[in-house]
Amino acid sequence: MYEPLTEQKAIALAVRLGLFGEDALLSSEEIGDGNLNLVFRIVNERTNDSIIIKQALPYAKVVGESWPLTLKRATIESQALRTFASYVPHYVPKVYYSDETLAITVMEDLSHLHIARRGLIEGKTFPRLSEHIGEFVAKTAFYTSDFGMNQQQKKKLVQQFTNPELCKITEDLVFTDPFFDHDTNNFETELRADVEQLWQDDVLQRETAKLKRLFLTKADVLLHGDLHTGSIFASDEETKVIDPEFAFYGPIGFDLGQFFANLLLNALSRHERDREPLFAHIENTWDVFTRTFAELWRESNEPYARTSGVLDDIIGDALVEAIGFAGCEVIRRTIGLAHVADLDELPLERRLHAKRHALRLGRELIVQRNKLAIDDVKKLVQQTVHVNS
Ligand code: SR1
Ligand code: MG
Repeated sequence: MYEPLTEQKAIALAVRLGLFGEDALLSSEEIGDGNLNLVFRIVNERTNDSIIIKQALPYAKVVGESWPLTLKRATIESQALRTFASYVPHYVPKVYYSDETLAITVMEDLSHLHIARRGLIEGKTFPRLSEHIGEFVAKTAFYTSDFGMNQQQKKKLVQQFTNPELCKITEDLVFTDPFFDHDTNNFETELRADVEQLWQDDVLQRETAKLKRLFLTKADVLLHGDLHTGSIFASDEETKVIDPEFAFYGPIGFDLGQFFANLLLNALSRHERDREPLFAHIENTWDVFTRTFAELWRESNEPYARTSGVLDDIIGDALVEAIGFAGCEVIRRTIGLAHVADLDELPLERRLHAKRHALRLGRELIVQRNKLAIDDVKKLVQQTVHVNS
């Protein structure tokens, strides 16, 4: 029987699973600060050994019990972590145990690292973040694609990772609601004129519809599905990707786009002189992604992998997608449901300035995505500082 854990019940579960020695003195704390789940940190006070027990709630915590949500996402998450671990074990937490009925995943405690979003807000730069995320995305994308795995086996994985309820959240919150006057939207009253302009922008809506269609239909690779900076633990040396409950087979550029968008939102929260590390991360992620993917391409058994230009086409599509998806995510984190602390923690005047900038930037990323190189993203940030520029 499913029941939400309490701190005491989380300890009882850890004992029952025998994850600590018999003389362990266990403490438990609920530390979840995300939108959807309970997260318990269990520590053996005698040795300082620790684990994380993550449990899905049957509703979206960010909204409340009025928004029911499938518990199956816990199974998707543990299966995605295990699948990613088979390609990039150094970039994901170890999974010790999972239980479909209780909707729990028991995993490695990464508390020695920082949530990348919080670290970036505090001015940390995480020098290896882009190298690691570029490699993470390239390897998980290649090895789960029709170019890197048996194509019949891939079809089974597409079925296994069919994740309709969580995808619907993204379809609504990222690709639809922010572009219409929808009651999930949430923005400062001072932004109303800017937002209404967006809702009347036919060019923007037509391009966003194309991106939404890609998200709905293009089963390229197994995606993390929610690769924002709150889904990444980091230090100067290490990077770990967590929380793949939104995992599904989707367009190759989606995870990159989410990551780029959240780096851009952090850049917009900073003074202009402090933005360079974020732009460098975006360009380096792309560079590492393309180089790693191209190296792996030589392993492909797909006959067309040897055809001139096919790899270039895939990489080219990935960039156009990533830039467009980044634009959608920038807009939704600004005026939709589930904002980012990078912008929301700014004092009002700076916040309004940054959010207006984000709306202009998001629009241009979407509308101009077909003609931008990766280093144009930084230029676009500069060009959209002021209205009519
Ligand atoms: C109702 S869930 C809101 C958001 O939180 C997750 O992290 C996803 O980004 C989702 O869109
Ligand atoms: Mg999450």
